[in-house]
Amino acid sequence: MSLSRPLSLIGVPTDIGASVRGASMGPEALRVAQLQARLEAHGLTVHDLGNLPGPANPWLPPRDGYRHLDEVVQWNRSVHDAVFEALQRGHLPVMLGGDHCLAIGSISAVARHCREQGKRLRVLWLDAHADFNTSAITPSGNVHGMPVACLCGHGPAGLTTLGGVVPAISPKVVRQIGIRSVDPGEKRFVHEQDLEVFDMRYIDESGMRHTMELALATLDENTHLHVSFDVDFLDPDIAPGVGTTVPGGPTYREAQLCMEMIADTGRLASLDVVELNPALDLRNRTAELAVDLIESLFGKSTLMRK
Ligand SMILES: [Mn+2]
Repeated sequence: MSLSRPLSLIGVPTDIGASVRGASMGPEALRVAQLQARLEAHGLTVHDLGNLPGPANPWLPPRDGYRHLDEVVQWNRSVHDAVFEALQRGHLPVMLGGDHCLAIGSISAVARHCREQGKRLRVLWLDAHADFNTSAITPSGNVHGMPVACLCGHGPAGLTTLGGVVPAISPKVVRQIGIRSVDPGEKRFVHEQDLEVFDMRYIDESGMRHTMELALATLDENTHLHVSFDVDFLDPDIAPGVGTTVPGGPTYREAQLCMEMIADTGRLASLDVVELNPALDLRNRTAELAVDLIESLFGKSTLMRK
């Protein structure tokens, strides 16, 4: 597979929506693990746009069901604008988080781009968590547990209106993969909104291949495929460097197959890489694993396939 579109790496160094500090160092850890050079070695053109600026993390308790809402909105506005600009230039934005609340900004921009270009959107949400909380049902107020709900129109106006249209996306465009930790109120809301979730039990019973065949079904040449890759999707045995580990995630081989099958579609058009937490990592091995998997997402093949 060859990809002609240049990649734009957009670093977003904040842990503003997270439950523990440290994801703010994620972009730098991915750079130390040579993300740009490794992708360029596969013939890709990669521009590192550096890091976006934004407010510090005041580390305060929640107010009205949200922690740091003003700062979360500011960061997401910047992410929206940077991702939208990259898409308008014909680039493939790779948002390097940062915690997962930043996907509100990036996917709002992707959805806006798709509306303006008449493209269909499919969002693959690779994560241990459904991230479908609202201020009414969240146990913590951490906004990194709310991005999918906000994108579907359930959240504060500052976050739901970023891309100009509410809701930014329909739950129908989302496929969640790897889910294994959902809060009780969140679970009810996921069912109510009919979110399509391939949880770990589904992957255990049906296998990653069948799961991905379903998640990638009905893509056509007019589909913009966005992947939101939360590093806690991976089993913590291989990926300890995240803030919210949940046992029982995909193995190395399952994760590779997932990425390779996405690459095979040739439709990947934007990417988030989030929740990498170097403060909790061991000698940067989770960042190196993430880079390895991102290479596969962009077409590195482990097999001698043509
Ligand atoms: Mn997440």
